[in-house]
Amino acid sequence: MGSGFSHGRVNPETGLNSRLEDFVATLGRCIDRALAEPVDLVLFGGDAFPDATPPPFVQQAFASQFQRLVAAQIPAVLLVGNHDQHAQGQGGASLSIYRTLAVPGFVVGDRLETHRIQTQNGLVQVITLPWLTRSTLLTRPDAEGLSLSEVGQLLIDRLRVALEGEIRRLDPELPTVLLAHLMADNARFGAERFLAVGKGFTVPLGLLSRDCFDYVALGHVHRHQVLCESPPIVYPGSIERVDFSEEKEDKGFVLIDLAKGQTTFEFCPLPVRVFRTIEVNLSAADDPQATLLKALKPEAIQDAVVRLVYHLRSEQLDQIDTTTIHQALSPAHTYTIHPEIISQFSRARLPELGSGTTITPLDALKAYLANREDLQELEDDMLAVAQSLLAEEEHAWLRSAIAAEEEATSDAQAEPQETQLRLL
Ligand SMILES: [Mn+2]
Repeated sequence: MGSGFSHGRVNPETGLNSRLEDFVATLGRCIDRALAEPVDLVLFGGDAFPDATPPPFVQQAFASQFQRLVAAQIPAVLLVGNHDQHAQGQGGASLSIYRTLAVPGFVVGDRLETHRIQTQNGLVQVITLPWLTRSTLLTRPDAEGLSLSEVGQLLIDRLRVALEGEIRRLDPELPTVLLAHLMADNARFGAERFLAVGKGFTVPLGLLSRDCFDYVALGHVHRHQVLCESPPIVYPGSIERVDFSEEKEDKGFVLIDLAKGQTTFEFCPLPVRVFRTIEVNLSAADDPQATLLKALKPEAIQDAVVRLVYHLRSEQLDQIDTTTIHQALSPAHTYTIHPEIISQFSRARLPELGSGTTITPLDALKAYLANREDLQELEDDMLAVAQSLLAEEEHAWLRSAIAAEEEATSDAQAEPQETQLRLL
């Protein structure tokens, strides 16, 4: 909540960005369903806001929906995601205010911990596993001299031990949920891949698919997906589209019927705002203006967030009347227009690079080299150098990230002293 404002417009009646209003309305639909059932418990998988310091009107919009659960005496677990965390010390997450205010029935998951929660239909155990950074589990000396993959392995080992500690303390008679904000190793994802690079680590599914869990509720990845059927390991995905990378994803929430060893669940789609990319190649068109207008079908545009991309030759530019294009796009909720000039000298994009976002830099280089016969002799050398550059870069990043996080922590501790000095 509070992201994607560039795809909205200011509602003159409320002064609020229309995308915030969309998100509030959609969250409201989730809460409506929770109240209508009524459910026994609400699980929120993290990343409430884009950062740990959302503006008050955004916090208020979020709180006003969750407050309806408090009024209905439905307990809720709010897990802390990477976007909710504050760099400075513990407890500063944007969601921690609910614990500080002791909101009845609300649990904030900002550490690995087991919560025993009383619901209308009995007790349930929820293990909260918030987003973990490397410095949560490792100190700088721990990581010294280790390769990136060794550090990754060490992190996973430490997480496994910590999780095992929680599992041993579980009551085997009670239904149990693991609520975790993480990147699972077999998840399909879009934009999160880039958000996550270097900032955390990937968790093997084997760590989560344990018999003691009756349901594993995951946050972080915006695309809904079921990673495992037994036990169910599920990303419900985000409830709204944050950007165009989520244009084709269904959005919704998951309704769970939790029972010891026989949990069922159902994805419930939400009617969220349509994002639509309209891409037209006009380079061969006799009348590019008419061809472009024909592509702008009113029923596809109405109330949608539209991105119009058209390709044309430079000599066709003055055949396009932009005023008419703006008029044709006016039924859209918002729109952007991206004319792209086709150069007759440009090479076609390699098909193996695709339009997806999941290719690694190394695979991209391989595909490029495979299409450049003139570089064949250099191929092995180039790949070797690229590999070592990439490894070095990640290693340097890790060192500086751990140093920066340690510095941030020590800064926070040093602050009172500095204030005193200034007072003196
Ligand atoms: Mn996240």
